[in-house]
Amino acid sequence: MEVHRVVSKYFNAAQIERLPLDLSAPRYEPSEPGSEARRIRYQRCRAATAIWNAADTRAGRLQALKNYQTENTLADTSVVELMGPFLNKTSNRLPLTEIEDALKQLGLHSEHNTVLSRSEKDKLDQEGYLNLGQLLNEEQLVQMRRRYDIAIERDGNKPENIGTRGIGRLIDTVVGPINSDGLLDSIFLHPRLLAAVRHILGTHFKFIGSNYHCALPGYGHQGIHADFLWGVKGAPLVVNAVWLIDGFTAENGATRVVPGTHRSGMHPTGDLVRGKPRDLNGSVEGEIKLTGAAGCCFVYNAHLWHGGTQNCTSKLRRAQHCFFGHSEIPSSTDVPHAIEKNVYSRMGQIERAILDIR
Ligand SMILES: O=C(O)CCC(=O)C(=O)O
Repeated sequence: MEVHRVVSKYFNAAQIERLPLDLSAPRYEPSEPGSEARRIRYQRCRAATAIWNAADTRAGRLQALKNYQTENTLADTSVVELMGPFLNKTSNRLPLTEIEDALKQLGLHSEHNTVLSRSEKDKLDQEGYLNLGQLLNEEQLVQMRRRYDIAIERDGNKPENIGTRGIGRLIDTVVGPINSDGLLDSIFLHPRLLAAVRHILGTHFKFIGSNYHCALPGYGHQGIHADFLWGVKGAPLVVNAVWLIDGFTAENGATRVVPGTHRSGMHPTGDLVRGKPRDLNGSVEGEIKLTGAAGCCFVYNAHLWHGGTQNCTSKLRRAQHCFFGHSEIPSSTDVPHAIEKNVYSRMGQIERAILDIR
């Protein structure tokens, strides 16, 4: 098979030397639903989900965590470690009035703002995801692809960027040097995206991270997951946007989602199927693929069950992810530390409020 030159630039970052001969043959680590390791992950997720969903205030959840420790003499200490950063303190850097003021200036403070239509908001509520439309034009896409391809060749094999085999990855893109001129600003500042985040999380939210994620030919399958550590009923905590830098098709590794699962209060890791922890690699009843043209942005409630699928074509599947969380939860990215000088100096008060930085 002839390998397109741009694809081979990604080999180092994706830790491969060549493409597989059969791009469609399933390729992933088995998740072994019957194994001891899987059972421990299941139990931990189950315990954390029960503790979180036992109350809707921090004090109530802390009490549930204490009860768990008292009632279970062999309580898994990792549950306590996992939940501590979410329960022991609030993690917003700025007073909450800063994001409220920014949203007022953007015309997004009121839930009744009309940046998204009623039916778009209903889709987010009911199904948990929405295609915000083609928000990047061809010129932006050409520039972005070029920028990502160069950065992958240069930085893709640095330890912080190395992830799963077969995936080219770059972390902290929108606050990093790759965005020093603002090419990626729409990724975290587009008004339609902010309106969706405001609709899901309310007026107290912040940017919590971003990464570039490119599935190479023959790779990209992920187990079904949610972008949070346990199941959450009631007020959601995290939102993800996936920007299609290449179009997503049924064959090239489009993200799969299971509509409505964000309302289940369950995390797939803590789910049982016929008495056994769910096989996370398997398909889930009702799952669909998010397909769309390059330049589109899908936003989803990140408690929605989802995952990458295998890219069975001979071309790259490039995507840029951008995460937002409730203001009070910890961020994945330490923004004050990660932000590059030029990006920082370009940010005004509204943008700093979204990044939750001074
Ligand atoms: O890029 C994708 O298709 C999904 C990526 C994802 O869900 C993840 O990396 O957690």
